Amino acid sequence: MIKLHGRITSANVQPVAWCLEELGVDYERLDIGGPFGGNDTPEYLAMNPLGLVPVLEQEGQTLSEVMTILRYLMRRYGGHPSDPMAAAQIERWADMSRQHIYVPLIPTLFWQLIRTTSADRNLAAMANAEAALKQAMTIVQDLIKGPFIGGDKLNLVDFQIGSLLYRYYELDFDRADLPKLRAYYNALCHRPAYREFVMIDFSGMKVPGA
Ligand SMILES: N[C@@H](CCC(=O)N[C@@H](CS)C(=O)NCC(=O)O)C(=O)O
Repeated sequence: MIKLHGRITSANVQPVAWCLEELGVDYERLDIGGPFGGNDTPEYLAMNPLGLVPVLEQEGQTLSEVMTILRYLMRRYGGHPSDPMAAAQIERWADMSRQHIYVPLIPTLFWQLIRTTSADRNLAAMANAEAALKQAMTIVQDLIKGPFIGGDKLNLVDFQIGSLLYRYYELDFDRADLPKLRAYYNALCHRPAYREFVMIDFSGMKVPGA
């Protein structure tokens, strides 16, 4: 059985857990990282020398890096296209989201708003992140071709970008007005697996004074 190592409060573990649930793949998740620790042991570092979550373990092999894990799961269980160009057309946007959505949203806005006191915030970095997200999310809205970004079926891009939308909409910052993106997110919020594995309240992660 697959073992997914990583606390569910991690923005990098959530897309993997959501993907496994939607694909109906049997797995067990272990709370590793953050307050649980366990990611600095020799055994864990042998699986991921960076000591980060998530790690996926299956059949004696281990994988790290959320995009690598999602690609693997979608190829093996999710009907990811075997045609290289068709696959690349999907992967292109999932890869884009790591630099142009994840970076401004999680290590910038999430950390500034939740893990930094209001007195210590880097307002210039936050303004740059807001501008970057306005541009990237406008592009994402144009990608939405049906109930999901990929059309009728969840694909790699949905798991990567869709999972970030909870924090995107729940954090308090200036967003572009994108009704189609909002409707897509509202529909995700009705999916039981999205509710359970992505919509994890992060208010408890706030530092005093944030
Ligand atoms: N590039 C890595 C980033 C993973 C990452 O930054 N994980 C964070 C949590 S979101 C982590 O492990 N932090 C240490 C911890 O949780 O203890 C990936 O794509 O999986």
